[in-house]
Amino acid sequence: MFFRKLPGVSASGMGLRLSQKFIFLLFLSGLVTLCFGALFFLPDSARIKRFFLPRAESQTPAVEPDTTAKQDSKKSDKSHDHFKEIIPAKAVTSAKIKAISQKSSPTSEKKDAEKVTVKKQDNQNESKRPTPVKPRFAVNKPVEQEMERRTVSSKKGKHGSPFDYEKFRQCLQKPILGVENGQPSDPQTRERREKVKEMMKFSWDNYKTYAWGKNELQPLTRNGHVGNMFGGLRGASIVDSLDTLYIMGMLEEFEEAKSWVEKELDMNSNGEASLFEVNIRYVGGLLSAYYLTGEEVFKKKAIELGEKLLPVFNTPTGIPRGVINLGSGTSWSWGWASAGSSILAEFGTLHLEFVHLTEVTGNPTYSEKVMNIRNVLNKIEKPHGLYPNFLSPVTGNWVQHHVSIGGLGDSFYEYLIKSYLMSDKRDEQAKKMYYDALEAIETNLVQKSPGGLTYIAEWRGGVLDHKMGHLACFSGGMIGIGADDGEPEQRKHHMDLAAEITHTCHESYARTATKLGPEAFRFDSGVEATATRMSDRYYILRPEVVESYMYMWRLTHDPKYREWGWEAIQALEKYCRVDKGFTGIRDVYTTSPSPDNMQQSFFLAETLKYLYLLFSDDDLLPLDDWVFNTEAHPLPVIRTECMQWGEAGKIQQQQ
Ligand code: DMJ
Repeated sequence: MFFRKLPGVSASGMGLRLSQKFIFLLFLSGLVTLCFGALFFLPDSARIKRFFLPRAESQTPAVEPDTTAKQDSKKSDKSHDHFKEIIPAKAVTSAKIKAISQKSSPTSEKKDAEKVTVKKQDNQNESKRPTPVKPRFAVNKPVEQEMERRTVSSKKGKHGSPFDYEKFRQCLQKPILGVENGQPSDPQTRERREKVKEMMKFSWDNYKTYAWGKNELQPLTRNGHVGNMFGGLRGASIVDSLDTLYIMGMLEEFEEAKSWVEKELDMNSNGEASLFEVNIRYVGGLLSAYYLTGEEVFKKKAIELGEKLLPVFNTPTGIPRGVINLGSGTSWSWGWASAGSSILAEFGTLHLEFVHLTEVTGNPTYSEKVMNIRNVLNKIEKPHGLYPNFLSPVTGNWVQHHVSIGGLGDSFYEYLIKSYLMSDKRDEQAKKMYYDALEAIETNLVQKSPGGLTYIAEWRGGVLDHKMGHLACFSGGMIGIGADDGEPEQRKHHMDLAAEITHTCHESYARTATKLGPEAFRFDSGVEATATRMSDRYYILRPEVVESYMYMWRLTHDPKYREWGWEAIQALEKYCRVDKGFTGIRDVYTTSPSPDNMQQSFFLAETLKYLYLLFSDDDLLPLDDWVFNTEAHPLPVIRTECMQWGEAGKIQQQQ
């Protein structure tokens, strides 16, 4: 039919001239090529496609066990600089990135959005994506199967998000929950672990009954507490508990928590929040729940909150102030902080979460903000190599010379070494700053008491204050996890220091009547590891001491750390457990302490999680894959081959 329409050409083609035959053949071959090409645009499910084409390579490979994964990954090429490497960006329109940034903050954020260098969406990007990495583990136990089922069913982005959760999971070296959910084979350890789980259930059930949706449970008055730390955000205990419930296999409770986050966690609050607390508990808690489960709702909420926090960086130096109004984005310094200064442990404890916000959004702004903080701190002159606790966000100068590895300083140091570990050991700037700081701390602050206890004193303009806070007791674990990557000849020394500090912190517990440690203990006036002031004698369910036990157990497998953890559990049961939950106590030096009526959310997020991990096998949340934020929320190591965006890698470090 078609041929008849061509003038001078018969239907059979028998009477065609040579040139006409050539044109005809050319046309025919063009048509065949077109038809074949069209096959590629058919969906994968189309039968005709499967008939003509082999299976697509991007399909998920079968799950298979690989016990050599750890060694293999260690051999991977680390010679290239993480921070200069360019990873192909996943397809996204720059307009979308702009929209995210513009919505989140005033003028300067718009400028940031314009700086975004994410490549335009095109087919080339597809072909440049790194080849999918095979999953390196098998999942074969009932609880894990159930968790895995939930995870897999929700891992495709429901909100059109570009983050490839499946790819992320395939890049983990080990199963998240171990082969048997970290269940120890030794009956006594298993029993102790069960005890911790029971404590979690008890805390959770009472929170649910008496304080659901509030921030904390007040177990004596049997009601909830909201307070003003989170700027009107609610449910701090719920968000802080998500990952603990998940790793303990408390799936029903986890579902309740998830459904509350989905339906009730309202980010449209207009109150004044602590940037630090909102970041470590809410952003950290939500991100961690997302990475563990793949449930999109957690990522969505984390991003929503992350956007609300962005205006806080609009200061002359980019160093944020401590308080932010979550509605207006206005921020200011704490009234008690000298001369409008910002606090080292607050602005220095954003890095892990903000790098992950970039990872899940593809928006480099988050990483840029925290890299800027890092660069400011790297450049500034430091007295004796030490970092004072107060810095002006306007001038970028130190405001006074108080140095502490406890409150006001603590998690800044923690985030340096953890940034290095979370970057798959590529963040050289963080590494250098951490080991330099540790050296300065050792030279200027580390002391040995007459009784042989090692402690880290505080420093006030060159004068030592022989006091160590409970908060500073996290440093045993921190120095322990950093020991492997310092100078090889320092390794043993760092492990010894970590063990000595953990021992001192244990002594601060052992020397009390309750066997729980005080808020601060001193090494003067004839005492050692003991509180001398009434105002330092309280214990508010803090985690730092058991946190160090957990790390030191994983690093050494010395049974004393489990014994010390068990002592703490017994003391918690005896002095902090009341009818309707757990409470802090006002004086650890008396056997009849009065309760403070507060079940802190970090008790569920940290204290109970670290204790549970202490009595679990090391393969539950393996440290090769996970780094805990300062609220004990696990965030994954970002491996170059698995980076979704590589945006963090494009940010220049100023040495
Ligand atoms: C937690 O919120 C975090 O561990 C933070 O780093 C310090 N304070 C509490 C627990 O003591």
